[in-house]
Amino acid sequence: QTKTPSKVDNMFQNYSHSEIARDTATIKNSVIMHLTATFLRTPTSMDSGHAYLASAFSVRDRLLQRWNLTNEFHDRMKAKRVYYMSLEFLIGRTFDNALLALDLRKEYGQTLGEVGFRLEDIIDEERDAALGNGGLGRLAACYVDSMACSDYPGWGYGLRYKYGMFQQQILNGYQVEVPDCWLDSPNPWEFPRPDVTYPVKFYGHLVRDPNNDDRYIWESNVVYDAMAFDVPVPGYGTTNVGNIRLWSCKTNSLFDLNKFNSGDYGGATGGQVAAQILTDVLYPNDNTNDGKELRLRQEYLFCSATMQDIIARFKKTGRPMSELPELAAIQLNDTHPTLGVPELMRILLDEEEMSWDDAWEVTTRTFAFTNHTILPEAMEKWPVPMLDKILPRHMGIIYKINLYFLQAVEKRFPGDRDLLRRISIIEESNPQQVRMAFLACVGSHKVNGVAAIHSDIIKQTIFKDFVRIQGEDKFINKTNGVSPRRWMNECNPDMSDLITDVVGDRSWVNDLAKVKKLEERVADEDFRRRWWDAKQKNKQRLAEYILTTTGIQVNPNALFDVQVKRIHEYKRQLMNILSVIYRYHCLKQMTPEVRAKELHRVVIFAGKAASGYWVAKQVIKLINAVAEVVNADEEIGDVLKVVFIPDYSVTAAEYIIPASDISQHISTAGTEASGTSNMKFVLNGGIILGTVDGANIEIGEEIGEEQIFFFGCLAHEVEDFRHYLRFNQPKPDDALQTAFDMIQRNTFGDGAIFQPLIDSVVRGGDVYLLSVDFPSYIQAHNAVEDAYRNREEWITKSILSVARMSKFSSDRSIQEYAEEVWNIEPVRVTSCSMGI
Ligand code: GPQ
Repeated sequence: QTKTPSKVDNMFQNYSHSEIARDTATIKNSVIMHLTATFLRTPTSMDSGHAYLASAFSVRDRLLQRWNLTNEFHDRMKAKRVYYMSLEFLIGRTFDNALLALDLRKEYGQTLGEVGFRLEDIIDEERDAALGNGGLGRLAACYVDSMACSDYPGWGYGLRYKYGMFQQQILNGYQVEVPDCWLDSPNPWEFPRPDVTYPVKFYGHLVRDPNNDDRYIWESNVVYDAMAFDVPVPGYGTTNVGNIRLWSCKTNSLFDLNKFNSGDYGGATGGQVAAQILTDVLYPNDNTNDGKELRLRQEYLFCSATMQDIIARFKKTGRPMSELPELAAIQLNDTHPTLGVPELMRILLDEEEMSWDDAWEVTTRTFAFTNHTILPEAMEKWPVPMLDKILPRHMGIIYKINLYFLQAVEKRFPGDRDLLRRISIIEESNPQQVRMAFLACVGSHKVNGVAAIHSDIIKQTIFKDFVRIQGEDKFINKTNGVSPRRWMNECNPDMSDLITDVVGDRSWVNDLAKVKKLEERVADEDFRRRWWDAKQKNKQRLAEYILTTTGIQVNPNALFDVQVKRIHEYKRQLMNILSVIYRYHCLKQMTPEVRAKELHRVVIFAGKAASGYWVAKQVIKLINAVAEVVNADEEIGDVLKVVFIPDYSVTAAEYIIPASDISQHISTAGTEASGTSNMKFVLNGGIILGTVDGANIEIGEEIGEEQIFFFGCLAHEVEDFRHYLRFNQPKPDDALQTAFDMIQRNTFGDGAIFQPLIDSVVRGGDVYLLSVDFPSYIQAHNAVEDAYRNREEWITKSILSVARMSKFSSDRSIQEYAEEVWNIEPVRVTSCSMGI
C-alpha cells in the first residue's frame, strides 16, 4: 500500500508543531497514565520504584516526539551523518539528564512532591547504563551528548550488553565481582526495533565468482541476527535528540523445533545459547587486550550489523555507492571496531560488485581512527588462524589490503625489508597476528590521538613509519573533552547556579567560553564566600555518601584528596597509598600537640580492577588494609582518614567529583593518553596534583601553572630511567623505604600478602618509576598542604581554574572533529522546518 505523501506530511507536521503540554496538571496525568496503564499500579500502591518508572516513561514521551522529528528531518535533508563506532558507551543515568535538557526538572519535582516523593529519591531509583569500562566509554557518551547539543547529525553505534560493567563489592578488603543485571527491570531509555535486524555470518567457506576476480561468495550456515535497540540522547537547549543504536543478538530463529520434538531439549536451545552469549557481557578490560575468541566474534557482530545499517540508510538516498563518503563519516573509537574496514570492503566488493580500487577509495574516505593508548598490553592483535576460521572472507581482504600497501611502500622505499617487516599489518610471529592498529591506520584518512602529548608520542612511536609513508597531515590531535551538561550543570547544581548568576543566564552550559566571566568576580568577597560554601555543601553530600557506602564517618571540613579511576599499575594508585602510609608514619611520630595542628585530610579512592588483573586487585586490598588500621587509630582521629568507596560508576563520580579539593592524576609520564576526569575535577573547582602527562599538560597551559601542582619526571626521561632500572637496583628514598618497612612489619596485617607489590618496585625493574617520582611526589603533597592552609589563595585558584577551562568542553572537541575530520555541519531541527 502506498501512502499519500502530502497527507502524511500534514499529519506529521501537525503532530510536531504541538509539543506535548508542559504544565504540571498534564504532567501529573501522564505520570498517572503510565503508572496505571504501563505498570498496572494505582497511586495508592505506588512505591518509589514505580514513581521513577512512571515519571521516566512520561518524560520519554516528551523526548520521543523530538527524537522522531530529528531523525525524520535529517533523512529529508539528506544531511551528512557521523557514526561514532564504539564497543563502549558509559552512559550512566538518563532521567535527570533528560529533565534538564527538556527544562522540566522543576515541573517534575513539583508533580512528584504532590504525590509524596522527593525528586532526588526518585532519580536515585535509576540504575546506571554501564556499558563501558572507563575513560574511553565515558568519552563516547560525552561525544554523543555534544553532537546532540550542537545539532550535529550524529549517531553512536554500540552493543547492548545484557550484563554491563560488573558491580564491585569489597569483602575482607578484596574486590569481588557481581554481575550487573541492569536490564532486570524495565528500561525506559531504550526502544527495541525488531524490524531493524541484520543477519551476521560466521565461519563457512568461500566460492570465487568466475566472472569477477575481486568477488567471492561467502557460504556459511552459522548466521546470527543482530537486532537494534535505540537509546535517545537528549539535546540540551535544542530540540535535537541524538541516537545510540545498540545491537543485541536475537535468538528466536535459532530454536530447533525438530530437536525439541525428539526430546533433545538441550540441543533445541543450544544454538540460542551460543548466539546470545555474543552480546551477553562487556569485557571488563581497560587498557588491556586479552585476545579471547568470543570478543572477536562480538566485535564482528557489532561491525557487520553497523555497516549493513549505515549502507541501508545510505541506499535510501538513491545516490551511487561511490558517494558514501559524502553522506557518512565513521569514527573508530580505538581499534575495537576496526573490522568495520574489511566489512565495508566485503559489502562493496561482494554485494555491490565494486572494483577493489573504487571500494578502497570509498572505505578510506569514510573511516577515521582514534587511538587511545600506547600501552603494549592494550594493542589488539588477532591470530591469523583464528581470524581465518571465523571470518575467512575478511582474512582474505586483510591480506590483500596488506599486499597492496606493502607493494606501494616497496615502490617508494625500495629494498628496505626491515621497514616492510615493521609496518606490515600481519606480524610475522608464530602464529602470525593481525595488528589491528595498523589496519585501522591504513584504512582511515585521519588518525588522531586524544591529547597533544599523546598525539606527538604516537607519531614518534607506533605510527612513526606511517607518518613517513602517509604524510604528516594524516596524523592529527583532538584533545578530549567532557560534557558540561552532566559534569557541571547536573552534578554540581550549586556551583552551576553561581555561574549562571555571573553569566546572566544558563547559556554557558552549551557555550562554555562564557565561564571566562568568572574572572571578573575573583575579588568579590561575597561571591568568593558563596563559591567556598558550594564546595562545602558538595563535601557534606559526599560525606553522607561515604557513610552510607562504607560506614566510615569523615569530617567535611578536612581536605578531600581524591583518586578515582580504573585501578592500573600505570595510574599508580600504589604510589598514592604508599604516600599515605608514609604520612601515617609521620603523624605517629608527632606529639599530640603538634599532630593537632596538622591539616586534616580524607584520602578517597575508588575504582575497579579488571577481574583478571591480580596486581591491581592486590592494590585494592592494600588500600583497604591501610584504611582499616588508620581509621581505627584513635591517636590519629580525624587528622587522617582513608576511604575506598566501592563500585565506582558514573553516578558515584557525580557525587565524588564536585566534592574534591585536590584530585590526583599521577600516571608515569607518557602513559596516560589524556585522562578526562582530570578535566571534570577542575571544571568543578578542584585542584590537580598530577604528573606532566596527558591532558594535565594542556590544563596547566590553560589555567596557569599557579593553579596546578605538577611533579615527577618528564615523558622524554622515562626511557632512560627504565633502562637504568633494568640493570640497577632502584634506590627508594627514606620516605618510600619507611612505607615498605611498615608493610613488611605487618602494620597493615600480614605483610607477605603485599610483598609482590613491593617487589614490583625493588625487584621488577620499577617499570612505572615509583622510586624515581616518590621524592617529588611527597614535596608536591607538602606544597598542596601549604596552599590549602591559605584559604583565600585556594579560593582564587579554584575560581580562576573554572574560568579558564572552556577548552575542555566536549563541544569544542566535537566541533574540531566535525570540521577537520568528518566534514559535517550542524543541522538545526525546528518544527517549522518540517514544512520544506
Ligand atoms: N582508555 Cl585503550 C580507556 O579508558 N580504555 C582503553 O581501553 C583505552 C584507553 C582511556 C585512556 O586511558 C585515557 O587516557 C583517555 O582519556 C580515555 O581513554 C579517552 O580517550
